[in-house]
Amino acid sequence: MLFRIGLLFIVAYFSACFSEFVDTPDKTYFASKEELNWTDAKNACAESGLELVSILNTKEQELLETFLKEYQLIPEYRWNGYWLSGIRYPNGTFYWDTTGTKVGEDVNGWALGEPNNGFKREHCVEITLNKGASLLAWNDYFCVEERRYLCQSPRKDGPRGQDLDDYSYLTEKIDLPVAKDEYIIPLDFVNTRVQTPYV
Ligand SMILES: *[C@@H]1O[C@H](CO)[C@@H](O)[C@H](O)[C@H]1NC(C)=O
Ligand SMILES: *[C@@H]1O[C@H](CO)[C@@H](O)[C@H](O)[C@H]1NC(C)=O
Ligand SMILES: [Ca+2]
Repeated sequence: MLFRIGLLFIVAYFSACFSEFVDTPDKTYFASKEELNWTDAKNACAESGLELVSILNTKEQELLETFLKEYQLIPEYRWNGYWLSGIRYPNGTFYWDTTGTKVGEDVNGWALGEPNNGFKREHCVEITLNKGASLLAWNDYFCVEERRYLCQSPRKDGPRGQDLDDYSYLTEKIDLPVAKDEYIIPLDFVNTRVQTPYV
C-alpha cells in the first residue's frame, strides 16, 4: 500500500513537472519552462487542453509580443526561441497546425531571410529574435530541436486545424518544389512593425 502511494506520488510529481508553464495571470497564452521538440510540444499543449500558438493577424502578433514582454519572456538571444504551431507541409507551404490556415497570409512575421529551410530540414516555426535586431520574428527551424513552446487557449470560433495522419516527415529533408523567389521576405515588414525595440 505504501509502495503504491509512493508510486502515485512519483507519477503525479512527474506529470506536474512535464506540464509546467511559467506562472502568469494571463489565461490566453502560456509559455513553457521545459524544452521539447515540436511534436512533443504540440502534445504537451494538448494534454493541458491547450494548443500551440498560431498568429493569424497583426493583432495576435502584437498580443503575443505584449505577453512575452510583460512577463519578461523575450528570448535572450537568437537561438533561444519558442515553438509556434506553424509547420511546413510536404509540398513546401507553411500552415498553422492549430487553425489549418496558411502562415503569413494576413501578417508576415518572418525574420529577415527566413524561412530558409536550412539543410532542407527546417520545417517548424519558432518565434525568436530577428537577425541582428531586438524585434521578435518567425524562423523555420529543425523540428527535432528542443525548444520552449507557447500554447494558447483554443479559440471559441474561427478556423480549426485538423491533425495530420503522420507528422514523422517533419524530421526529413524536403526539397522545395517552388521557386526560391517566393521565399524572399518583403523588407517593409522588417522596417515597419513594432516601433519600440524591447529593452
Ligand atoms: C499544400 O498542401 C495542402 C494540404 O494538402 C494543400 O491544401 C495546399 O493547396 C498545397 N499547396 C500547394 C501550393 O500545393
Ligand atoms: C520528438 O521526440 C519524440 C520522443 O520523445 C519522438 O517520438 C518524435 O518523433 C520527435 N519528434 C520530432 C519532430 O523530432
Ligand atoms: Ca531558418
